[in-house]
Amino acid sequence: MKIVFFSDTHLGFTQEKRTTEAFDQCKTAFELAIAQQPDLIVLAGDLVHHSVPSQETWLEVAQLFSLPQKQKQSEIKLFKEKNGAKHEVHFQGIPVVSIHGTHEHRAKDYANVLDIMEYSGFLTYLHGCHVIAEKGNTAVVVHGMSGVPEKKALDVLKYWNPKPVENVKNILVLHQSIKEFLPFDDEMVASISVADLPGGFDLIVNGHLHWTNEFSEHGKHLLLTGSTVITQMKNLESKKPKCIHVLDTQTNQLTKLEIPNQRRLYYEKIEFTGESLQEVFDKVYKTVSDVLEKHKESSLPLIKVKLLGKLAVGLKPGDLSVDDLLNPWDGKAIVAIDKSFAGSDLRSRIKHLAELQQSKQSILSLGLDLLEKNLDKTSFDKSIDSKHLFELLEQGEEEKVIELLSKKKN
Ligand SMILES: [Mn+2]
Repeated sequence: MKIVFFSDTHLGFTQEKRTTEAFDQCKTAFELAIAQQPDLIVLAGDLVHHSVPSQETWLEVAQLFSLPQKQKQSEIKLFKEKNGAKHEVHFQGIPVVSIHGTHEHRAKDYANVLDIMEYSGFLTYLHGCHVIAEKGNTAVVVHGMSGVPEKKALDVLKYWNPKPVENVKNILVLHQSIKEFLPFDDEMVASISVADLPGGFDLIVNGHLHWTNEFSEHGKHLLLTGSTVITQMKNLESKKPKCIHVLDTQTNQLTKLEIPNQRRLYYEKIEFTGESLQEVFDKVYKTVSDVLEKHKESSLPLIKVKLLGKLAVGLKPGDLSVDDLLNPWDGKAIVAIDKSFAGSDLRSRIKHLAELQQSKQSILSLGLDLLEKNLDKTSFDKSIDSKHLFELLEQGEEEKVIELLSKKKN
């Protein structure tokens, strides 16, 4: 059986002039996947960027997920098994199986993107359950745990406790941070390490982390699918091209295929030791010029410039105009400046603001974090579903909030 994996297509993600990039990259990924004539396509979450997508994003979803449906009918039979109940999945063309990611995660009373996509026939949705793909006398079981908040991830995984099915190939699909794969200075948190991952699976596929990687340790074979589009501009994303992965379950051969014509990311760090504003401007200008010099592809490069160290005495990072640094590159490159100067009390606030700007998702999770911190200080403590409460507040359902809180109080 041939199975294609990719993830984190982030449909609906835009940044300045990059308005169609998520769609284009996802389309290319699907075309590349389809060209392999796979029996099954497995996605590891974050299909969309916003948990409640716009109509325009829904149109993109429909356009892209109808592509595998238009292909020659896959010869597999597909069964979904959840809570002991098993039913055959009817699909058109090449079936798609997916978990939800961080970006589709919603409180349990709310419909998420994957619920809708499953009912629309675009995919089979896994969360704490598995599908069985049968072809002739072989079978592959794909077990999936959708993305859950990191601090609960290990508990949820242990509670679900997936067990490989005997005498067939078993694949486990997750969407979490994994300690060993995080760079030491990364602000992302993780509660799961490789040792915590259950044994006995032929392959463990993980989305969420946007750079691709593959490794084997303690008899566990791990694949990080990586994203199909650059959203976070992390250093590792500049080193690892965006890919899809093809597994031949007969030979266990895993092949990486680069998505053609992808946008290049360059990640540059500049260390300062007390420079003036003009000197900072000149150094950034030279750095970006040098990158443009070596950039040969036709699409505009993404250049992230991280400014470290310290400015001249008396200068604050706020005195440095990001607009002045970016203006020369309009139409030549998409430049992002990260001011990470040390020794300034502004540092954390600027970093904070930059993160806030990055996405609506970050603001939502920040809000949720604040709410959880405040709840911790009250007598409600853990008895309240904070995500549910947050979604009610977000939608202005004050009556329901009061109802929920007074119910818990009694
Ligand atoms: Mn993602």
